[in-house]
Amino acid sequence: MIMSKKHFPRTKIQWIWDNIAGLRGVFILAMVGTVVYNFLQLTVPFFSQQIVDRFLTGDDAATHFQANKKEFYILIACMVGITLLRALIVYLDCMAYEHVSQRALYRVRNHLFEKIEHQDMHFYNEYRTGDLMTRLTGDLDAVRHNIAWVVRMIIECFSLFTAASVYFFYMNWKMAICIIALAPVIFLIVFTFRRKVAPMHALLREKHAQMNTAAQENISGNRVVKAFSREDYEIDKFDESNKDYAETNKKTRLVWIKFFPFVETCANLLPVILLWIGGTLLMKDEMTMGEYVAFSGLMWAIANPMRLLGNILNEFQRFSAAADKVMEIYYSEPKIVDAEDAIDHPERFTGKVEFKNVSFQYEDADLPVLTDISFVANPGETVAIMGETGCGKTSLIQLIPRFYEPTHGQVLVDGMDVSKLKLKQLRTSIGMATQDVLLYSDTIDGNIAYGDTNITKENVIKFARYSAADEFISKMPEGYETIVGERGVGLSGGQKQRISLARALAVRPSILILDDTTSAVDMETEKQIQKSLSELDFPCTKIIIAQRISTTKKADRILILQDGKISESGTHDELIKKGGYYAELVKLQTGQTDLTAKEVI
Ligand code: DUT
Ligand code: MG
Repeated sequence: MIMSKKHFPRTKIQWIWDNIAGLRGVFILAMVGTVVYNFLQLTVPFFSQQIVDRFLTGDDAATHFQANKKEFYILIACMVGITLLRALIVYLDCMAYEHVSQRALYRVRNHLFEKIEHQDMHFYNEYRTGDLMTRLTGDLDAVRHNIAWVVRMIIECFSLFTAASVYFFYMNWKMAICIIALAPVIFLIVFTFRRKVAPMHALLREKHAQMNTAAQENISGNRVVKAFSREDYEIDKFDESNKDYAETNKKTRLVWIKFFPFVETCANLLPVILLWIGGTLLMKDEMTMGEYVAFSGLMWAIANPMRLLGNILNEFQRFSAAADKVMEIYYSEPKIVDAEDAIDHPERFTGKVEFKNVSFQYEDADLPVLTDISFVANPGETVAIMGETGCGKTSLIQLIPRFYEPTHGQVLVDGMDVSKLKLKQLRTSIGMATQDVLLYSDTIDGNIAYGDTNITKENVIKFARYSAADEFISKMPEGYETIVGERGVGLSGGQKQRISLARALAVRPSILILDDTTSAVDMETEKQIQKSLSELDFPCTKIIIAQRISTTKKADRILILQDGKISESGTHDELIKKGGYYAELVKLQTGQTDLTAKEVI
């Protein structure tokens, strides 16, 4: 189920916390390290103040220096020692943040992929590949960046600001108040900025996904682009979405640029305040020169967090927009899952398929695709489904492996409602060759063995023979080891169909579903395939969608689908006698007008 962001079971912080399980100690240590590191930064002005006050200013500075040389060098050594310690801490700290964030990234990415893999058809109809890829890459990286950088920066700014403020108050409370008085102004600026920039980041993230989707769909559909010579059009279209993304990116950046002068002015006011108020206090002897140096040396600890705030908030909003997208998938649940009381059926199914008054409608559609479908395919039988394009054949067979659920009625396998069966047990019993053939970037052997990786080489060849594919595979330079491309590039449509048939057979299914699988093979080859299918060495119920009479003629039952209903049902001979759609089809395909003749086709 696709969740709206309001319904996440965990907040973003809790979600990150969940995903750094096992490394929480390291993460907390890293955060403590950041605090310690920043506190140590303040020791430099502290030592400077000591040195200036005790050795470099005052009437007796020279004599004091001569008398306490050792103390002077100890102070210098402390400064150097602490600098080295800071370097070590910051090194370990960055390593720890990186380690934790990379582990979390790895964990979340695997979890997301697992979620996507287990999703049902509704999910795949809803999400576009480019968008999902953006979530798995760019969005996840924004999450990692948040753990590794944003968190560190927030702690750094906060601890620097707090420590410097405390130290300022300890030295001279009047001066401290004058400096800290700017904080509410900064807070107001940043608060307004956040309100303005948050929706920009959400929009920016959308534009990014749109651009990725445009690129991805275009690359995978390159053949169509070439066939219609639409390269220039596509380049212009991509340019549009690229420009759109760049513009939104610029606009988002510009938001901070508009606020930056205010923050910068505040930051630049700090030295002025120091000169003015500090100078006055110095003259009134309410402040020592050493304190003045310490204030001056520490001013950056107040100014830097101010300047960094915009950047941090920008990155945090980027994280927030990305995390919403990632969490949407992270917490999504498929609708089609095993029932709680699912029947355990580890044994082989006999392969009886039954539709009982099944109606079906796609979620986003207005009208049902299938209405009141009832039929039985007994174990070992062959049921053929025919009908005009778009009449619902593919939709019908997709109900058997429970890719979708009927809106009314029941689909039963071996007498059990498919919704009560365990999905894995049901689906591994079904061998399916889909209408759109997709072969993986793998060897032919690997593609055929996809559903049963333990299958022997001999069996791969046997199933390739069943599907009349062995001959052309053997003729290839590397035979079964030939790598076929992302979409089986290098093979003809009919060759791809035959490999896909061999893949479906290789799992020795109880139910074999073929969706227009032999539409692109020649008549002679098809005859061979028909023969092999009737001689399979394992029991199997076959449900075959086809357009050709030659494919369906020998079926035990032929169903004619018209407008989502079964209009005719029977054997070849029965349907010819009936003289309906099927009989017309026979006439059309054979050219015979007199169907009473004994041998048709
Ligand atoms: N349809 C949807 N959503 C989908 C798939 C299909 O609304 O995700 C619609 C399109 C069509 C009807 O359902 O109007 C039936 O489609 P199906 O793919 O089942 O038709 P077919 O009989 O398999 O057609 P073809 O012979 O062209 O494969
Ligand atoms: Mg179809």
